[in-house]
This record gives sequence, structure tokens and C-alpha cells, in this order.
Amino acid sequence: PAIARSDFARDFLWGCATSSYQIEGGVRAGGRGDSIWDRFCEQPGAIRDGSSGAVACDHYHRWPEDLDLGRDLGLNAYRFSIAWPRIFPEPGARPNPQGLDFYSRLVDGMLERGLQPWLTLYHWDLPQHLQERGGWNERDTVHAFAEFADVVSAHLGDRVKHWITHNEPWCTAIHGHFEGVHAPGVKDFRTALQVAHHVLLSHGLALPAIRANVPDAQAGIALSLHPLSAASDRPEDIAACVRHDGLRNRWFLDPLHGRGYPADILERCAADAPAVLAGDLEAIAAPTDFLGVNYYFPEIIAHAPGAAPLEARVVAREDVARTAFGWEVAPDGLGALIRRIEADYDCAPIYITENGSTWDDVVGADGQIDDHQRRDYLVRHLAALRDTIAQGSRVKGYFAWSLLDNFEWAEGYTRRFGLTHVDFATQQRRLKRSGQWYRAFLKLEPQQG
Ligand code: PNW
Repeated sequence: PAIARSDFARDFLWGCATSSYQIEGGVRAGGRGDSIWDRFCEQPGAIRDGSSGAVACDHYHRWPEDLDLGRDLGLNAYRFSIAWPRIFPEPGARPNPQGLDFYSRLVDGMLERGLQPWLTLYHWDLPQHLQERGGWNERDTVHAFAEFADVVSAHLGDRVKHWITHNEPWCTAIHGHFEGVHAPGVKDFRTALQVAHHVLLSHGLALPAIRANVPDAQAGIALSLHPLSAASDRPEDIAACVRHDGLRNRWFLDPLHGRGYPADILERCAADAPAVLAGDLEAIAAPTDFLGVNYYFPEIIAHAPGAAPLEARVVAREDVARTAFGWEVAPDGLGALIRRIEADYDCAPIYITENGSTWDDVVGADGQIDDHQRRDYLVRHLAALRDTIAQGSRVKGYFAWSLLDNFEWAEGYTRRFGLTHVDFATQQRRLKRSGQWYRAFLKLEPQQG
């Protein structure tokens, strides 16, 4: 589809996203402590290629070059995250000045290059010392997070105005504590629901800390959300789809919008229900300035008798394009998702805080990476975004995942999501065709008016 920057509002925000553990490396540098991901990567079989984020893109040392890439693309915003164990490497200690200085320089580097900093406080790298005291299953971690939010916002709030408390609480809870495929590798549904509650509560308690330190802050949370449909018209598939939605989407959207946890799921999972104290739900529902939506793929849901926890399973649609991850390519799903959120919730304006795809990139004889599939994915999702905005959706910005190829969690370095190729042996960066397309797209300034 033909698409131009001028199809979007003049003040529409264009960015790229990354996260600390996926790009920084430098895990021993600057007084950083261990995170749960450092430990998880040591477990045999946890990471597909046996790798870790110990070096990753060596962004800790190469950040000026990486911010140059963002500037050269013509981005106006850059979404990054703070490695909590750089700030609090040890239990009970004072904040580590070297950690704070690193992010302070990084933020200055963004501002010098015209990149608006979008700071995520938690993108999954919990300090190991907090895990040893129970991690997100323990209520103390909620208070530790509020303190972390206070320290970081006090230090950077003079320059950082856009704050995301958490990235994808669903992944923290379900990947990390039910499926066990992410750190800390726990496999217990009851724990997962308690973790989800503590993560949401920590969001709610971080907001007032951020607002106290940064009166002009724009603050919100980034959720991974999925448009869903039932595998058939049979009532049991439709009911299974409603249940799956209850955990995937509503479990997070409902309490954030003042409705508490979905009653249908609470009832069905009564034995695993989280401990919720008086005042928790009010804290979680504190107003936000935007809703961050990470969109990757839709899901088709069928009834699955006996399948824990909800007797619902994801079924594969046939004859659809899939990324190298097996995720369905479905640009229409982005519009459907946004319209659903806006129809069902009185939500703040939306930013797409992540969207992207992984393919088997090949470096051509000319040294180019001709990732036309990633470029097409980008083009088609932006067209879908334009169309849903034309129908009245309030979407104010888009962050491509990701600026750089990086450490893709349990997939290690076997999956590349970057608009920029990284040769992990030499740390050489090279803009892919997709990145060249994004740069050309951004170069054509929107028309006046
Ligand atoms: C996101 N799902 O993870 C993360 O925010 C990124 O750090 C990650 O690199 C990127 O997407 C690509 O994977 C997700 O199962 C993990 O629905 C799982 C899902 C969605 C997003």
C-alpha cells in the first residue's frame, strides 16, 4: 500500500524501541549487580543457543553510535529501559551513582540528537537479590519498585518526560512464572497470578512517585495485547475465546481501568486467586496519560477440555503468512485491536510502543540485508494504523521493535528483530533495507496543516 508520513498528524511521534538486557551487555561494568536474566541464562537448555545478554550489542560501551543510528533514521523518539540492577546492585544499598550516571549520559545523548527519551522502568531484568527474597511473588518487591521509580525519576525527571512503568506484565507473569520459559523460570499458575497483581500494584505505586518528581510527566504502562477470535461458531469455542481474552487482555486492562479483576476468570481460577489487599485496586487504577500497546500477532482460540488453566488453546490458522517465529502476519489485527480497546475501555490515548517482526536475514554479496519481508510488515502495519486513525482512533505514536538486532530472550541470538543488522562477532552495525525504508519514510516531512 502507498503510504507517506504526511498521512499522519504533524505531531505523530515516530520512534524505535529497545530494552536494557537485550542490548547493553556490560553486565560487570559500572558496578551492575546480577539480574534474574543473568542467572536464568546459566540454566542448561533455557536459551536456545546457550547464549546470554552478557555482551549482547555492547550498547553499554557503544551507545553514542547507536543513538547516532536513531538520529540518522530521523526518529523523534527513542524508547529504552533501565537495568534495575545497575541502580540497586545489592540489597539494602544506596543507589549506585555509576548506574545513574550511565543513564544520565544516555539521556543527554538522546537530547543532543533530537531524540525524545521514552523511559521504561522495568523490561524484565529484576535484580537477583530481590528474586532471592521471593521476587515479584513477594509484596516487598512492589515497594522496592516504587523506590526504584522514585530514585530514577528524581535523577532523570528534569530531562525525561515520558515514563513507562512496566513492559508487558503478561510476559513477566505467564512466561516467567507459569510457563517458566522466561526468567525466573517458575512454573506455577498461582504464583503467576500473584506476580501479575504485584506488578500491576507496583505500577500503581510508581505513578505517584514519578508525578511527585516530574510534575509535567506523561506516564503509562505498555501491555502486550492480542486481537482474538474463536476457532468456530460453536458455543464452546466462543466461550474458550472469552476465557483466553480474560487472561491475555482483560486481566490487565480491567484493573488498570478501575474494574478490578475479571469476575469470570476469578471465579474459574478461585483456587489460584491472588491476595489483593484493601486499596490495591484503587492504586492500580490511578490515571495514566497514555496506554502503550505492543502488537505482534492475533490468536485463534479453541475449547481444550482439561488444558490448564483455562481449557482454551491457541490453534494455528492455515494459509497465512508467518514470521520466522511462527507469528501470523496480520496488519488488520492492529486496527481491530485498537478499535476493541477503545470500544471497551475509556482509555487514554494510545501509543504503539512495540511492533515488529523476525525473519531469516541474509547478508547479500553487496553487503546489504534485503529484508523485504520486514519492510513489508512495517509498511502494512503503518497502513493499518493510518486507516484506523482515519476511522477515529486516538493513536499518537509508533515505536518499531527494534532499532537493533539483539538478545531475543529464550531464543538467544537466533531471532533478529532489528531495522539495523548487528554482526555479533564484530559488533558492526549495518542498516537493513527495512531501516532504509523507515528513514526514507521519515525524511519526507509532513505537509503543513
Ligand atoms: C516482546 N507473546 O515480547 C518484548 O517486549 C520484547 O522485549 C521482545 O524482544 C519482542 O516482543 C519480540 O519478541 C513478547 O507471546 C513476547 O505474545 C511474547 C509475546 C509478545 C511479545
